[in-house]
Amino acid sequence: WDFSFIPYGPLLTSPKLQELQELHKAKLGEEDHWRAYSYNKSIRAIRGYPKRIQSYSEARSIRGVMEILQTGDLRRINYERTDDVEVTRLFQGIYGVGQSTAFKWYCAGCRTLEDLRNQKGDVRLNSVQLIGLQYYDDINNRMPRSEAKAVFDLIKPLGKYLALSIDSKLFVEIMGSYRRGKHDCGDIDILITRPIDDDKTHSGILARLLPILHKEGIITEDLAIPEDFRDLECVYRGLCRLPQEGSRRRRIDFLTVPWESRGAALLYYTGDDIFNRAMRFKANKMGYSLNQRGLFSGVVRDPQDFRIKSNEGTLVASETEEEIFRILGVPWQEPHERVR
Ligand code: DCP
Ligand code: MG
Ligand code: MN
Repeated sequence: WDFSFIPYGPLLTSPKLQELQELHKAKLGEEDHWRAYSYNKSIRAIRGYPKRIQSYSEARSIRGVMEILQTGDLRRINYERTDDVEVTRLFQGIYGVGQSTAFKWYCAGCRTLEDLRNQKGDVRLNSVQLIGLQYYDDINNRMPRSEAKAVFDLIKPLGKYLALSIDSKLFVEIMGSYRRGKHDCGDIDILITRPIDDDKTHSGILARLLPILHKEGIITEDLAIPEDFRDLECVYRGLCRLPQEGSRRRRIDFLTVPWESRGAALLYYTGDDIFNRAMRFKANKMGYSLNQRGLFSGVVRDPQDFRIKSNEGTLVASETEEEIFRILGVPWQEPHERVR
């Protein structure tokens, strides 16, 4: 038995496990959803197992693990790439397409992006998916760090300029892989916030900034716009480009957060996602709950479903990253160190 594919504890994800889950979601149709359900449960159990599985008896003690090992699916993942997994993976590269849509299109007879363009099998893409299809290569290509900087250098002064006519206290920072110092970025993540004083806030800032960015040809397509631009916490997703000949479309995200959440938001949006999971795990171990809004104590969770909170808890820290690290007893790590 080879247990080496199983990750160390709950802090890491295993690409193999994810592939296994993908395979089962794809393979098992409606008629066999109970089996799919039990597989998902097993995979969660493995993910939640606190140490590396080393023996047969240890593996057997985790519900459902033996079934996965015995069905040979693990072998299939290691040696064989089946058509449906390949195709659904291709389709999921389209922005706005998840596993179930991808599989639906596969079942409709589509195998290539060209098939989707030709609406083979009468498949219908929504407006976001059409953009995702149109810029498939651009979106799936990471940009050099310098390009993320160039875009941000165009946007930041605009934000500031806009803000200056209101006030000069706007905080505009680039987050995600860029802040971690990576050489290439999958997208550009921009955080905006502002201290609340003089009765002023950053409320509505995106409603003013985005039209300017559209007009300048920097933002080219909207993918997801905030429910209410007046909210202090907003998420915007779109495509952007350097306004010059031959530049590619790039993914861009804007996030606005209330000023008092800026530390927790910085922490969350800097990532990476695996580091975040480790921090949340540490917080949970200590009886706290950590999210992009802050570190909370006394959060009561539904015993049936851990994801559901029956009580929001009390805010413990949220204004600085340092404070959250300190309370969790995690030695300070610079953004570039926060990687798997
Ligand atoms: N994030 C997270 N969990 C997720 C998605 C995101 O914790 N499921 C956090 C951590 C990420 C940050 O949000 O670092 C930004 O998300 P991105 O998807 O933009 O990821 P990165 O910027 O880290 O990488 P990339 O270069 O691929 O954009
Ligand atoms: Mg990013
Ligand atoms: Mn992003």
